[in-house]
Amino acid sequence: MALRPQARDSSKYLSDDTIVAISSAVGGAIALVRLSGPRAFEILASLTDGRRPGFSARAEPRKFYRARLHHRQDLDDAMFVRFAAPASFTGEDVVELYLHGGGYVASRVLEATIALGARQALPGEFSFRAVRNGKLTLSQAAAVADLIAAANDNAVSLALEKLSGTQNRLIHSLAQDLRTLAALGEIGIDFSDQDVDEVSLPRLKTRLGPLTETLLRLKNSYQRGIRIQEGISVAFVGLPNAGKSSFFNALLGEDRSIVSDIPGTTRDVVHERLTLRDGDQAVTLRLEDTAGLRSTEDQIEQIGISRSEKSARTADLILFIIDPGSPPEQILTQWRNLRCPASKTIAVITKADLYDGTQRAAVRLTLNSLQISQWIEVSSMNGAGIEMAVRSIVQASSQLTQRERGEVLLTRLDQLSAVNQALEHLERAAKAQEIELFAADIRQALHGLAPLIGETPTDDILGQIFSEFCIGK
Ligand SMILES: Nc1nc2c(ncn2[C@@H]2O[C@H](COP(=O)(O)OP(=O)(O)OP(=O)(O)O)[C@@H](O)[C@H]2O)c(=O)[nH]1
Ligand SMILES: [Mg+2]
Repeated sequence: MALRPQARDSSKYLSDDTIVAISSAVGGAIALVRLSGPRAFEILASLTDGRRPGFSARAEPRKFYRARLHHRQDLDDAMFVRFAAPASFTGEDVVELYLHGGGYVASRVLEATIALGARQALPGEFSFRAVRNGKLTLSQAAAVADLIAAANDNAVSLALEKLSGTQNRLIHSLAQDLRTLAALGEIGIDFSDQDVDEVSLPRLKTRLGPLTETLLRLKNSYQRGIRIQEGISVAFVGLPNAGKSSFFNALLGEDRSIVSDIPGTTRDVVHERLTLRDGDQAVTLRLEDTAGLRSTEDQIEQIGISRSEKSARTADLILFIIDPGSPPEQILTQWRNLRCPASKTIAVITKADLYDGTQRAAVRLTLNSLQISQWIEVSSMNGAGIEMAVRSIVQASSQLTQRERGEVLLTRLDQLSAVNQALEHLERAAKAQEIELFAADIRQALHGLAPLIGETPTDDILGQIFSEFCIGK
């Protein structure tokens, strides 16, 4: 029997068990164990009360108390906070135990809570419960995940805005407008034999414009959202031996990609994530070092080269790496084969330590004919120009992630497909010849938008979102 990957069973999230997890990162000074559910206080009492019956129950919610934790043996001298339902993150009774750091103590306490009736939480299960109990909307929960994964200030502010509900307000007003339009459509159907202009098909169609515009803006925001959240993709391309891998390593500050004087050393795309800073600007990049471009009979190298071409085509930013000693006609040919816009390209003239001014000036002439206007000179060998290169890359990348304050950006594929579905139905509504069809399309647009509105999240979407969380959130 073939083995199939196990689908996440969303029904597991639907229990009323008391859940527990170590919610802090490994290795910190303090470890946090968090419990949520109907038996949380009872488990706390078993751990803390010992010879002082009722001690933890008398503890005021949201205040720190010190207690010796005991279960069969002493576990820790710790602090705890109680949160009584519904005034907690999950909306249930919650207990947080702040332990002396070190994974050992935390896992002993975790084991004790499990022995006392709690269950190890699934990834994201605390947030799931917050959503289920109306403490967080689905998109706010997704924002919590984004916040945890954020690697630069822009990503943090985007996640915080989602958490604060700016995005929800826009989506809800969009949904409200669609509902109104659907309702007007229904009225239009009832009055279709009475010629009421207010709810005639042409009048209703005039309301589609602004809705379509908002949806299109959301659709177009996805690419920038992904760039901010996941990072800007940057492809390192050029002839073999140009110094791509050396420059890649120089930016990373480590020997990640293999460097050698044999042309064709890099065979496959090498991926690495990096956050670069220039002053108070920071950008997260997804770097791709690629195989050198040339015509070759070697089949494996050919596969590598077509991956380089794909990487260049899909990249947000191309670093075209040039060794001033390479024949200009080869540089020209390979660049033209790539068929990539010069506007998203920075030329990186490498090996500045090897070549004199005349040779480097000759390369700039070549660049002119390629219409690449941005270039930098570096030596990966002695580090000259690397700082300048960082600055240029940060600047070019910042332009790709600009957003207005409060502007809502989509950052999830399920959000994008919801918007696309809604748009499709609105386009059909705009072409509808009969008011019945128009009303049906509007209802379908609303239905398509449902995952984004978050009122009726399907199991699929819940599973997808919460499985990306870490355990303990
Ligand atoms: N002097 C000097 N040599 C360099 C510099 N950058 C790279 N090299 C040398 O150039 C050769 C090729 O460097 P790589 O970084 O492997 O070049 P590549 O473009 O990745 O080559 P492929 O993977 O084969 O396409 C190696 O011998 C490097 O040491 C530099 O800035 N100065
Ligand atoms: Mg290489």
